[in-house]
Amino acid sequence: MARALQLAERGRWTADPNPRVGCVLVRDEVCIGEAWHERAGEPHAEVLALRAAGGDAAGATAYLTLEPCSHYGRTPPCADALIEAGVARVVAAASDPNPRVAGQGLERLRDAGVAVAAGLMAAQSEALNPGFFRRMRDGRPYVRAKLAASVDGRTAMAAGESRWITSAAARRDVHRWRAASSAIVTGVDTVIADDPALTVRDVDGDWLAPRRVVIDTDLRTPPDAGLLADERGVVLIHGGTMPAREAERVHAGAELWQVAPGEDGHVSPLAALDALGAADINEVWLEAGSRLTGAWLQAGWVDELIVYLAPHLMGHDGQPLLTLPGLEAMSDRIALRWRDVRRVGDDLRLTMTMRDD
Ligand code: AOF
Ligand code: ZN
Repeated sequence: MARALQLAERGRWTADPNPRVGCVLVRDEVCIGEAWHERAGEPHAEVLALRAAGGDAAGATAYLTLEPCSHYGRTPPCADALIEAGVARVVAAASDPNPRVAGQGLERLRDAGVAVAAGLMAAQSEALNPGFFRRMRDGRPYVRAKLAASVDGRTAMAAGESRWITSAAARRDVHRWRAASSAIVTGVDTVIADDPALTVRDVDGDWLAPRRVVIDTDLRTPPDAGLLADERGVVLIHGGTMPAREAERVHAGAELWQVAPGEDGHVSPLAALDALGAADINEVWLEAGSRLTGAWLQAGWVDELIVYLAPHLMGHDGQPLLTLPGLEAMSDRIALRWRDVRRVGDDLRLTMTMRDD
């Protein structure tokens, strides 16, 4: 199963919106075929592994990082393919949270007389697919928020100058995260201040371009913003304050998604994430300013926080890492859990998840 997980990992950049899945076929303690799911629309890991085994898998054991599918999606059911090939035993890590599968893949195998075991290294399989599992269960994506600051927690000088706080190596690392994400999300204030491209640059190999998304309640994205000008497409999630005809004229070329504004008049993280989930977005890379990121964090919609810290001191006039309302009691603190700490070039990268215990 560890090998199957390694194979699944190879789909990190291309499997979206499908899960990253690996399959190893073993007979008489020898691997007779192995594969991973590379791209939605193309065959699943099981079918490719069966092909690698030359179609002959009679009596074999299949190690799968995800329960085999039982439905006709873009491809026919893998459970049937395993049965037809004569696989004797299936060991699956996680069960497929897709409601169209949800246990039926394993059930179909059992009904056909295949021995089935489930749960081996399930946590690892799920950790490889946080967005897919989240979207299938809750209809919303998994959110990573990225911040970069000096070691005294400043993200820009008082006058706004912020290029560049972190090293080229850290910025390259960010582009790898972008490439592995389904969507890059920012706020309209960042678009106005920085005119960002929100593209992936200098990442080798195959990856799928993430959707570019701006949270823009009142459609303030400037008509001459770079995001609107190029052909890569951009989604503006707005609250419907601008008449539709005018919005389409001003923001020609953008996809306009209207959602109901929250109580404070802004597009709420919940509404934005529901809309993104409905568009099959698994993993969101939130790369926004201190206010939007702070609001999403405080409302509990950030799953993972990634902070790059540069070895500089920028002074107390600099802009803060996050804009969070002053918290009054220790019990109001937003509790985080360290997940990873490493050095990237000249900077530190700190990875945290929210603590809900
Ligand atoms: C598997 N093996 O390697 C993967 C599975 O549209 P389709 O046909 O590609 O089906 C997509 C669904 O299949 C996806 O939502 C998930 O439930 C399952 N993914 N299943 O047996 C695989 N990638
Ligand atoms: Zn399948």
